[in-house]
Amino acid sequence: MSVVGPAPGIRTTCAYCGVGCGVIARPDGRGGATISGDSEHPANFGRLCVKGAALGETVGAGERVLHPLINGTRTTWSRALDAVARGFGETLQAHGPDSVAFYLSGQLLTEDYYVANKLIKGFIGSAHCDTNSRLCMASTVAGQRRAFGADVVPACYEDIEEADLIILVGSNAAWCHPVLHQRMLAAQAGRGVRLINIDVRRTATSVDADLNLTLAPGTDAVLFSWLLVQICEGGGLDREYVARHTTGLGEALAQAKVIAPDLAEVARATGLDAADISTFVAWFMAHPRTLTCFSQGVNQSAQGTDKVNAILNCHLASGRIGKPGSGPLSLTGQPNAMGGREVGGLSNQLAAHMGFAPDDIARVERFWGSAHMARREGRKAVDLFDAVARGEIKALWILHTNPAVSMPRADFVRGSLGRLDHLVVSEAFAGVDGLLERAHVVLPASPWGEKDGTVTNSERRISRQRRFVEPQGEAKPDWWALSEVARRMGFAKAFPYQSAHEIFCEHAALSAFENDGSRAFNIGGLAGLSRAAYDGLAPVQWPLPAGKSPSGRMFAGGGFFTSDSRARLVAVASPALREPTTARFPLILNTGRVRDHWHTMTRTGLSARLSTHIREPFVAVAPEDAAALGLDSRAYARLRTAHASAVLRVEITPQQPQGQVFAPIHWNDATSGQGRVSALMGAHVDPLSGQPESKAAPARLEKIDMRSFGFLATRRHLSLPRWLVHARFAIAGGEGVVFACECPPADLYALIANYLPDSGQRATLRDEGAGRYRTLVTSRAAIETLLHIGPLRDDAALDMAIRHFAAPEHDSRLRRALLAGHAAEAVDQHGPVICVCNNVHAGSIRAHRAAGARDLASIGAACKAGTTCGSCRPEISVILAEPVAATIPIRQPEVSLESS
Ligand SMILES: Nc1nc2c(c(=O)[nH]1)N[C@H]1C(S)=C(S)[C@@H](COP(=O)(O)OP(=O)(O)OC[C@H]3O[C@@H](n4cnc5c(=O)[nH]c(N)nc54)[C@H](O)[C@@H]3O)O[C@H]1N2
Ligand SMILES: Nc1nc2c(c(=O)[nH]1)N[C@H]1C(S)=C(S)[C@@H](COP(=O)(O)OP(=O)(O)OC[C@H]3O[C@@H](n4cnc5c(=O)[nH]c(N)nc54)[C@H](O)[C@@H]3O)O[C@H]1N2
Ligand code: SF4
Ligand SMILES: [Mo]
Repeated sequence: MSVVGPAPGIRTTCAYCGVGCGVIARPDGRGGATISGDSEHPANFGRLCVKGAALGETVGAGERVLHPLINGTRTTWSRALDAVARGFGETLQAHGPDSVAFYLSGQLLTEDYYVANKLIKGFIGSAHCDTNSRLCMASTVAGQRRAFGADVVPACYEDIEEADLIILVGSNAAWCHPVLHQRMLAAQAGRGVRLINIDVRRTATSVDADLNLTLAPGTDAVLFSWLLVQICEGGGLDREYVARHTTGLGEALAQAKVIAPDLAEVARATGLDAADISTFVAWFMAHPRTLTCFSQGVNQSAQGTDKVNAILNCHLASGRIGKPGSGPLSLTGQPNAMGGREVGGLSNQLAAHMGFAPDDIARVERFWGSAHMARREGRKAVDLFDAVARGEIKALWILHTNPAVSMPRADFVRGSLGRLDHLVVSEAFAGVDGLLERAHVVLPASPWGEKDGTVTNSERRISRQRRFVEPQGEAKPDWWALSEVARRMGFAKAFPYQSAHEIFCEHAALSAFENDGSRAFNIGGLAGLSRAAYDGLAPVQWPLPAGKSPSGRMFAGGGFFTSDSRARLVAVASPALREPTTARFPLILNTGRVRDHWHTMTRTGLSARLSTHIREPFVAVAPEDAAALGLDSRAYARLRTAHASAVLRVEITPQQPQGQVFAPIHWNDATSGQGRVSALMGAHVDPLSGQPESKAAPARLEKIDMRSFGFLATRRHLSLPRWLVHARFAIAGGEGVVFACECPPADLYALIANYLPDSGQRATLRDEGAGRYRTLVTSRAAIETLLHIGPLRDDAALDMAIRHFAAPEHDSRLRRALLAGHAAEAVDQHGPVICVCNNVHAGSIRAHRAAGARDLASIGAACKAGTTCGSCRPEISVILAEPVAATIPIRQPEVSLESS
């Protein structure tokens, strides 16, 4: 292992996805930092995606939890820690260990995670310690343990450059693992590697795929069962590998034939063209160097574990594993999803990849010197919060995740938190939705940039996250708070930690403790790191037993972690378990991510740059479904499931198959009104992994006739009522809010006007006849707040307001233009780019329509819009069908200036 020498700036690892890119942070001395890619990090070689590149905009920003709170009142750390320890101690005493739980996160650093897990499983004596990884990677963990005997990802990133065929399954890598996706595109451009994309809709990842398979939701196991049959019967079997290193092929194949008896049946079940299925099989057979990358379309499924094993079966049977360019590669979501699995953060794991077998329990107990060891598996996330709701779990500590937003049935989970006698929340940001106000004790956590430790990425590579700015307020690392509570609960001897370094060494030592090679996770080679070596640690892959060099690929020569060292091919169940649609809920709701936001947006929501791509929550609807419901591209709709409803802007897109809708998960009550999408999902879990189905819930859409629309650009944070459909986003110099209402514009104006600042100079424009209301509040020469309300959405006026808002001074011409909402910019820059091929904005199409172009052909002749790829043609048609009032120039405003 090498040690990183002195470098300009501080080397650390990106706070976001499981690609685990290396970044270099250069502190600016004012609490912030500039960020660049680390050209020496083997995950990204200097590249960053837009989220990583914008990290600097979020360091030191945002409203933080700065002090400990007890029942909402500021207190000292010492009182808060006493209260936490007392709460857990008393609950334990009165109701036993089964009444106590922790809920952790794949974004905790390994050191934080290790201490949390040790405290609850080794000393409190409860295994009710689960993590948001249950919602994320649990099916892959279960699938890999079933097949390999251990939770091991066999491939590594270099395989992207070695592969001839890359299959993406249930992964929108172009948006969710962008740097890896760029590596794939480079391999495609450079060496002609073929890309297959398997999803239930078209995404940004579909654009560059050589073959897109848009299958029916949940049917991946049918497709991979068919592939297994073809491998076995079409000459693709690696007989030697199967004979020497696997068992179970007979049963797995027999079951695959039941699920996928013939091509016609596979085509029927998956909804794919038979020819496309045959191409998929032919390409797999032709390319021994096949890499299969999979993510949440596989994991977050009521049949997730079987989907994983259906994929692993094909790689095992064809011997495509652990060799250059070939293997299954699970793309992990969170920056430390893997580290959490390594310390045993899941309730059915113990520590260092050990489970609850008696030998494992005894070994960990010996190593920890445990006072009260948990002896059986604990509750998995959905079950855990059900037990909270029933009052069985009475004391809960939540760290670095927000189950009030991200759990399925989030309304139920949020409500159930109120039943707890003792709720402790460790959180970095104030104002997170639904959590802090329910906590008895809030502990201020140091976020990315303020803390130190390690994370493990998708390819088993451990990298350091390093501190490069001072903590704000009284924020502390999570491991410190956990250790202090452990000491107060009487376990001082086992929790003597003064630094993340000491914890890491103990974790490394446990991985090697009595490990004769039967446990995959062994980083004994790092157990003796000095503080300086830990601080300088260069990214390194596990396994790394003492005295050995790190392993990249695994299992090319077998050596699985089962009793007979052989991998298991698994007979997977027929994938007919999902909650079906009904007459009441005829659509399938799929949920996921957008390119520039991260989960509940507590960090990406702080960046104006990251808020320009997609500003507000939406539901993507197929044109056929939209037509049937009478929805146009300016419509809003209520999206309803059996669990909750949300009101979302409708995005009509041919990328969405008929009968399915897609909505992003990011918005919640802190960033929107009526936009909390994860509350809509049911809690159907995979029977093996306990991972909930987040990709398919029966739903329906109801059109809403919005009569008024508007926006605010403001320097202050204005909290609008939650019933009002709105979304807020960062803009340079302040905050933007868009809203829509079923009431007439006059009523909406009367409501919003109440929220305007009452100081400053106010200019108001009213045009009662046209239903237009604008108010501009200025303070000295700068705009404080700009409000527009009218009968139509006016994105052009909003775009203009955003472009000019941050200016330190606004002269009277610009103020008038902002109030009028037009004329400052050339009209062809108004609105979103509709035709990306020819860079034509909506404003330009409207102008050509006003000048007489009335159909697609004449718009195309006038400005080329819609003439190249054609995918924008539906949007052009919608603009052509807008009510004519939309393009009537606004009359010269009657401006009345009032000061107050
Ligand atoms: N920009 C951004 N990047 C992120 C994150 C983020 O919040 N924002 N979060 C990170 C985290 S924690 C995670 S877990 C990852 C998630 O990364 P991904 O899994 O790539 O992202 P998702 O959008 O959740 O879902 C992926 C795709 O699965 C498809 N899908 C749904 N059902 C099925 C099905 O039955 N079969 C198949 N084959 N596909 C299906 C969806 O249509 C979707 O396009 O992203 C990580 N990266
Ligand atoms: N419907 C639906 N639901 C889903 C998904 C889906 O695709 N569809 N995806 C699921 C998946 S894969 C995931 S990973 C989850 C993600 O869901 P969550 O984990 O709930 O989302 P985050 O926004 O990442 O939450 C992290 C929290 O930690 C806080 N925080 C930041 N830094 C620190 C720190 O250093 N210490 C502490 N203690 N707190 C900190 C943040 O402010 C934030 O409140 O959502 C899951 N839920
Ligand atoms: S790809 Fe992931 S790890 Fe890399 S910069 Fe982007 S968000 Fe960060
Ligand atoms: Mo995730």
